[in-house]
Amino acid sequence: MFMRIDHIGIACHDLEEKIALFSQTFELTVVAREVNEEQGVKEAMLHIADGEGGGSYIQLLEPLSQDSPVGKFLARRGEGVHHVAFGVPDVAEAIDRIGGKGVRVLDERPRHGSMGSQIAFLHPKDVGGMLTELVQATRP
Ligand code: CMX
Ligand code: CO
Repeated sequence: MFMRIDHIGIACHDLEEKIALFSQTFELTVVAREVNEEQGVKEAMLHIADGEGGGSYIQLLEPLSQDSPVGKFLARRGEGVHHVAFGVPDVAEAIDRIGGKGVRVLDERPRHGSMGSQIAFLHPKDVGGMLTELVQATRP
């Protein structure tokens, strides 16, 4: 079902500061910047490598408000790894298969993610404490 790790999502207070840190430390390039109102984030994708069905990235996330998922996470736990995202060939199919095993799927239908992708989240409490995102990258 999983083709690659699509991205690691990192929650931060100051997006520009963390873009500078990650791009300089790891010599990575920012390939996309977006505001995703539905997810409540301002974000940047830093490219690592290309893999099966899409690339792999670090996703830096600054919350748009304190009551958004990332805003709440920062208040509770501080900056750090927020979620892990796996590349899947078909996110709707992955939701059905994983949901059928009793894992809570937070998005009944795929939502809009970074760079035109289709995404869905799984509840961290049902996946060993890891907030999990499924990503179907856009076809070129
Ligand atoms: N990783 C691991 N555990 C997490 C977590 C995370 N990122 N966020 C919350 N939790 C834990 C909490 O610590 C809490 O555990 P305890 O009860 O043991 O303390 C439990 O989950 C429930 O937390 P909560 O505060 O009641 O729930 P929230 O209102 O914070 O919602 C969640 C949690 C996962 C349902 C919500 O953050 C969500 O729907 N996330 C999906 C969307 C999202 O994260 N969007 C931003 C990224 C967008 C992108 O990647 O493009
Ligand atoms: Co993500």
